[in-house]
Amino acid sequence: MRMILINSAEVLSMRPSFFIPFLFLLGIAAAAQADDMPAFNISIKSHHFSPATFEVPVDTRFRINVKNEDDTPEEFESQDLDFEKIIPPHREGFVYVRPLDAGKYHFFGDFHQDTAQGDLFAK
Ligand SMILES: [Cu+2]
Repeated sequence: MRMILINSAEVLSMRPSFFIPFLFLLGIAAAAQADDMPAFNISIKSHHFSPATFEVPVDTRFRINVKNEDDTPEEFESQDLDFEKIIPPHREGFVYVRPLDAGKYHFFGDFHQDTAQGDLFAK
């Protein structure tokens, strides 16, 4: 019992010096992964997406960057992909999308649904 207590104390005393560099390396790994992530750029102009359709790879997490060139806010939304993101006028926003199965996934601008419609195709 006594030995176990001493060993526990030793482990506890080692913890900061061991874990801080470890967390630092994890941070670098996460940043590297984010940089390698495919990104797709689309814009909103006159309440239309451009491009309104695009292809993405299957089974790959990716990012969509959206530039709103209109004078009004838009909400970039997809029920298929579970995101919604308000993008103020003349600003950019982004969403991350989970790895997808092959198929067609719809997105839209919630504030201008008459015109702001699009699809992405995972292939
Ligand atoms: Cu919405």
